[in-house]
Amino acid sequence: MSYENIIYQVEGGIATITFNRPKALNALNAALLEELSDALDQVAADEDIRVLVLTGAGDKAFVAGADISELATFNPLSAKFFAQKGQAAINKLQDLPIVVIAAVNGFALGGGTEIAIACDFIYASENAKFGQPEINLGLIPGFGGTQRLPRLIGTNMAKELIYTGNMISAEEGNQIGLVNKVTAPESLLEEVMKVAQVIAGKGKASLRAAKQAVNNGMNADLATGLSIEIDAFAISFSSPDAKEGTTAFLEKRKAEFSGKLSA
Ligand code: CO8
Repeated sequence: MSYENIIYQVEGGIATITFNRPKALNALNAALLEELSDALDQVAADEDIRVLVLTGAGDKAFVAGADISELATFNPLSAKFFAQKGQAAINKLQDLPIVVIAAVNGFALGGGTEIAIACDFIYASENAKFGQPEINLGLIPGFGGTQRLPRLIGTNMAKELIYTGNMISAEEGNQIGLVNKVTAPESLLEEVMKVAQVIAGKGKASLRAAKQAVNNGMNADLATGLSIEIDAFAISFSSPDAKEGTTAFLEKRKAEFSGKLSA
């Protein structure tokens, strides 16, 4: 599939998907969602990719939400279809076995915040703005905002954002645990690539196991989560990287991870 609404690049084991409709502040239309879903399949199929970075083209927006010119034409049935399609793509993103980082470089509104919070974590530039403004359109979030946002920042904080439609800054996002790091706009991608490279140098099996344990455990009670962790911990020993990591420590040298999932 050739892409018109996103740019897909892979370099040194790090893939980048750039939302690329800068004139519409990278708003999500049906075509963009299809391209995103296709690119995520490519990422999943490429064993050499260790980290995925999502960002937006231009200096104004990550994603300013669903395309309102499309939303304006919906009836309940087409709205349901669009929400299902969006959620399927965003679930695919969240379920990728590799680490996904959102580099939020401007407005991340509605579907933009919903994509960012489905990533493993968010770095944002000082000019980033987050919010769920659907209420101002007479709507509610439909790409997971009523579910993932309360799980991430707490029920009442999420409710206030969803009920008021207010935007918050990157700094405020950082204070409530939405944003891991705030950077100058010009150094956002550099900072994201730095942390992506650190993560890409770790063992693939242990990264997978860690991500699965956290993600699956967050949707379970503590006892179930701890049991999920036991299984994920055990599975990390199926990779030769567990032997390499522990041996390298004992031999006082840097571990050279192979990235193999099993022996
Ligand atoms: N959809 C379509 N076009 C958009 C969108 C959008 N979400 N956001 C911006 N644009 C377009 C503008 O129309 C404008 O186009 P043009 O130049 O042709 O007039 C261009 O981008 C630039 O935008 P502005 O001139 O408005 O730029 P400003 O800097 O003045 O304002 C804002 C920037 C504050 C981001 C403003 O554009 C805005 O409020 N945008 C809408 C934000 C929004 O409400 N997003 C939520 C959408 S709803 C959603 O995401 C629901 C997801 C789940 C759906 C489930 C489906 C059923």
